Amino acid sequence: MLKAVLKVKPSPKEILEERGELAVQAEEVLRQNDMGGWTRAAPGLYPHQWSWDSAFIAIGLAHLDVRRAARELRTLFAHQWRTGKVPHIVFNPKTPPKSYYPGAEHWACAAASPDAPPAPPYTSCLTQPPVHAIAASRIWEAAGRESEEGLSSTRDFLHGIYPRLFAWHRYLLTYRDPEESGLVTIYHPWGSGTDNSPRWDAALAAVEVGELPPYPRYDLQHVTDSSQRPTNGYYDRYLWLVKLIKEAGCDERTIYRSHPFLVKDVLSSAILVAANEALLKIAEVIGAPDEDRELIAGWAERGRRGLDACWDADLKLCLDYDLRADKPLRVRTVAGFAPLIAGGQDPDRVEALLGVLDSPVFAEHPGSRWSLPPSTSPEELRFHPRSYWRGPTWPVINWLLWWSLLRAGNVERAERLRRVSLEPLASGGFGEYFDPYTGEPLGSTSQSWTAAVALDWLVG
Ligand code: 9WN
Repeated sequence: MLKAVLKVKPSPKEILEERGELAVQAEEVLRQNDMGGWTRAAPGLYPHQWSWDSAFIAIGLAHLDVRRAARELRTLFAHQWRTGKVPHIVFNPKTPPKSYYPGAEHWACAAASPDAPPAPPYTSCLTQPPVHAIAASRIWEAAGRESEEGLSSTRDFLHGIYPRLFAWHRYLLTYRDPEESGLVTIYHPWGSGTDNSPRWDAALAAVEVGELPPYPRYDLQHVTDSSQRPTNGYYDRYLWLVKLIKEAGCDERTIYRSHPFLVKDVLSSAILVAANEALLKIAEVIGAPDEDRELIAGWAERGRRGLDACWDADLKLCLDYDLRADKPLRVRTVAGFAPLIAGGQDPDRVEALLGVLDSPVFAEHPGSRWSLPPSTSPEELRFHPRSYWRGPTWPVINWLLWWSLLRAGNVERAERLRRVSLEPLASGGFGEYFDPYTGEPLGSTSQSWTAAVALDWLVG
């Protein structure tokens, strides 16, 4: 089939040369997107600092310069809210007008909430998955391969960032989990990082959208065809939810009472479990008090129990939960592999998950160019191979799965995933996402986090 035709084996020398070249190109993308103390997510489409992008970027930067990697996270956390929230976007005040919508003026969080940073650079009011403690611990690991000086500056960094990471996780486990379920509640699909995934379709369909003023779609200028981005119908809903969040003064309790979109997100929750494990390691390095460590270990345990409750034994995947409709959101997407990402699962659960991952439902779909998981299973009616989170394969998600397999001790499967994950990048560059059938790079070009995970795969 197509796969066999495309798989002409390069020689070991060719592979080495190609890898070296790819690593140089990845470094170049990160250099071009470097804005000083932070990195824009992409040159055109995303000219600001995004929360989970920065965490992945720091993982890549750690191989180039541990101090710069640490600075990426420090800059982001300088904009943490009083509640501990790490905002999903920190807006660059120097970006030309008409670059990204909705921007800082539209969000106007500082005016809406006393908890927001009061001065520019302003932020959005949402969050994204908490990859940051994982990134901080990867920086520490990279520093271990460095000089004594690099190690000691990274130890200082960990001392500084630890209380901020702790406050961030505590925010997610309190404000975003008043039920103490161990699962993170999101108020907006943007909060999941997987914006137009069919994960959210049923919950969004129940949102009644009122009058909205006309708004621009600057994002469409940066893609080769509009099918790669969410439709106007989705954008109406996104902007309507933003309006409601602002009207609630970005106040979590008010949002919890009145907001029409309230969902337990299993991917964010699983990342939080893994991030709590990483935070425990950091706590050890800096000698944090025992009470902290007990609390963090308890958070990780609670998260695992929460994910357990979302397990669907028929689909053999984890499902998000719609708090408003009081029911699971039954769609097969990569988020379903959440227990693998959380780690610490019993072998039967891991085997069941790998069975689904390595089946035609995901990575072994007969039409796929590579054995990589599409963001949504091609067997879902709402699958679309070119549309953002509705089908394309995303390098950062593949990184999360690869890293999870390594942690689970499945080195051979992890290595296979690492090698295949590099193929779309070697053939199509540092695209944001890739058509699983044709391998075409889609969305933004020169996407920072794609370059960062490539560096980690190649150099790490
Ligand atoms: C909205 C920056 C971000 C990623 C998200 C991805 C996309 C933004 C958008 O780009 O979201 O936050 O405008 O589409 O979905 O995961 O962090 O790369």
